[in-house]
Amino acid sequence: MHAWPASEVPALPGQGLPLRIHDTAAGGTREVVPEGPTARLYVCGITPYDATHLGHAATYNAFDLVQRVWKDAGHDVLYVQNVTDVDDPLLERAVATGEDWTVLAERETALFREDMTALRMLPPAHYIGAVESIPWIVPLVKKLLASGAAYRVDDDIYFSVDAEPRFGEVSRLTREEMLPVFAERGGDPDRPGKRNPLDALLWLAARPGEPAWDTELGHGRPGWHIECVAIALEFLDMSFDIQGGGSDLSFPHHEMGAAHAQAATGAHPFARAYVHAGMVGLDGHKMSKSRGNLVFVSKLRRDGVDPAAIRLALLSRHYRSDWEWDKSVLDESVERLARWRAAVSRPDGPAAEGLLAEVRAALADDLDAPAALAAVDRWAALQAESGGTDIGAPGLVSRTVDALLGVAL
Ligand code: 5CA
Ligand code: ZN
Repeated sequence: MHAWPASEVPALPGQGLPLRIHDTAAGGTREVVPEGPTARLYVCGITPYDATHLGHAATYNAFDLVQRVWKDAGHDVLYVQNVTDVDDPLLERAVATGEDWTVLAERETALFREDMTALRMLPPAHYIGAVESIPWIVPLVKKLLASGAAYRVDDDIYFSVDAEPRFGEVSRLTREEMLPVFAERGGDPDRPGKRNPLDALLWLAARPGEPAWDTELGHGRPGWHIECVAIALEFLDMSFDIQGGGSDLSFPHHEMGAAHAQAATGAHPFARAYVHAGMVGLDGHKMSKSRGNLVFVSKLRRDGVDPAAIRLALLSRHYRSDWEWDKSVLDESVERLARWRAAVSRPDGPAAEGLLAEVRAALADDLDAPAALAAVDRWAALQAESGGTDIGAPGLVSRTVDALLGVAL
């Protein structure tokens, strides 16, 4: 699939700092410095059965910042993202609305691209659908079957979690903690014939009325976790730097993905760090398509909200915290955007090298975007109160905000 157009990242003087970021598998914050010149990032993409809501956008904003920090520190970034364009929720929605599932997936993916473009999110180099990845999934599952790490229940194929001794190291959950989460997030612990209730589907034999592909595994479609493994291995290989997503993906999705990949390749780790963004809620509940309590990026854009203000709203909360969206978050951001734009519209102002250093330090410290915004607020307040004589300072502030925060002033 094609991704979306890249917005320009302005060059900044000097160089950024190495990124420290919270790694779920390490249970703490640590330096994640790419081993070579190229940083490798995999971020789990959308399941395109509805429009992009602010929770999705907040998660993609976090990983956009990761890329901006790495680029500023002198790395190239190889970024891969998937689209889960065949899966249960998508097929269920298509049945419910009487729409062709491919038409639904294409329309919502197109809308996602527009939202990402409007928010100035850097595009992945490889934007890959689950359907496209079937040719890479088949040999992986064959390998797991051959080694005994996978087995059939009727014509479906399951991954045996007991085949991977490191299972549990990503989410750091005990087996007892895993079970209820597994059932809640798409797992089928009670399916008769499974060796372990936590075993996950690698391949589903064709169900009546559902799409299926003829492969060496039989007539069917892939499971969810193996999709991201196949795509990541195809474009990034083992031990890429970061796998990212929302905190709802740490278990089972990222745990299972790591186990599948490590069992299939015999290498470790799948990702060097697993980074998870907090959940954005509305009216006391996590925003989710199934609950329907959604604020869509496209709806805000249609209502005439400046995408830069939406982006500032996402930046105003720390990526790791769970937070509630409400209208005041947006109102504050519209007001902040206006203040910043006024402050950079003059030819001179207070010196800005210190500001650049502060923004760099804030982002390198576990993506502390709220601290970065506070630093720009202070500069804008100084400009409004007393101004300054530094020619070009407002230009440097604009470039800093654009390059490191993705906001064009
Ligand atoms: N296609 C899979 C990943 S392979 C998937 O989880 N799709 S999704 O459309 O449900 O979610 C896309 C991304 O948005 C995931 O990283 C997910 O963790 C994140 N996400 C979903 N809901 C929220 C929310 N309320 N707040 C923050 N992030 C969210
Ligand atoms: Zn994924």
